[in-house]
Amino acid sequence: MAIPVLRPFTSIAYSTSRDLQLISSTDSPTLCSVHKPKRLVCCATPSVSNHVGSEVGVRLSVGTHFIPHPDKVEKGGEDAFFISSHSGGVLGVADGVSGWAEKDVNPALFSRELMANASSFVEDEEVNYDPRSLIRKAHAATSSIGSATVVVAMLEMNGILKIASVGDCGVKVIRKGQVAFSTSPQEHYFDCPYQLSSEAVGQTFLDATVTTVELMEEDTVVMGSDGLFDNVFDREIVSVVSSCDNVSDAAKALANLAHNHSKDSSFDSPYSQEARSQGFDVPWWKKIMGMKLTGGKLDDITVIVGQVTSSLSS
Ligand SMILES: [Mn+2]
Repeated sequence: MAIPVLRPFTSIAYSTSRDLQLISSTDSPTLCSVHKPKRLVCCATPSVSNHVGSEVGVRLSVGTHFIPHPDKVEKGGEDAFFISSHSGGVLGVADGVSGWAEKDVNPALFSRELMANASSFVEDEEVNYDPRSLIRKAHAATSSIGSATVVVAMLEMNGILKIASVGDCGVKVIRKGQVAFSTSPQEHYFDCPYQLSSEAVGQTFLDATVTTVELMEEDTVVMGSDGLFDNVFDREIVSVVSSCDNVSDAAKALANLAHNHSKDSSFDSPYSQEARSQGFDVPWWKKIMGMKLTGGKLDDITVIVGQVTSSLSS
């Protein structure tokens, strides 16, 4: 993006994936229904167990994959993300605004610190499962210079997924082979998204879009930076997710697809379509030759895929 900065504060190396099984290995996941997906809230029966880690409810099984911008491989890119097993699972992605590099500021610092802070406040009483509060506290605690777009999603064990987003990182929920929910990107103008900033000119948690989605068993949550959504269409995301056996493979396949599209100058990407819709295009003399603005968008690409599962105490 053209303005402000971010990337993985975790030790997850780029081009590698890590599968975090948020369900404790001591859990014995049991589907409430073996026949068909159902509303997860149905799983929140009031049964009680004394066994540690045998809480009733829904969880996310999570896979992640990150591929840095080709020019930012050495420094590890400027996106950042975290995953937490708190409650049903917490996911977050931040994208450092690259424009800060022109001011000799490393755009990755703000995004990484923001995600590190968010991760540390996940269980904070004041946050209380509210992703907007999590963004507020993480932003307030971040002292690095820079700015970043950010999205945070918190899943309660009753199946309620709360999402807060500032800018153009995003979340999609895939249900029964279709995109059932998408966040909407916020931008001031093309390529200049809303962003949390170290400077007063930026946005705050008050500008975040906040959404609640009631997840169902077998739903898949796909979170990513704009490097994913600018290069991969919804139909492709659905196709990739449905063709993969597990969340780790799905995250890797989505990131690789986005990466391949980002390098393809002839691919009519979501990004190039959006650019044309905003009035950007090739020079007139190319237009007469029947050419149009195409191509993917080179960028850091962060993908987090979460599969909803339910577990019953046993
Ligand atoms: Mn980006």
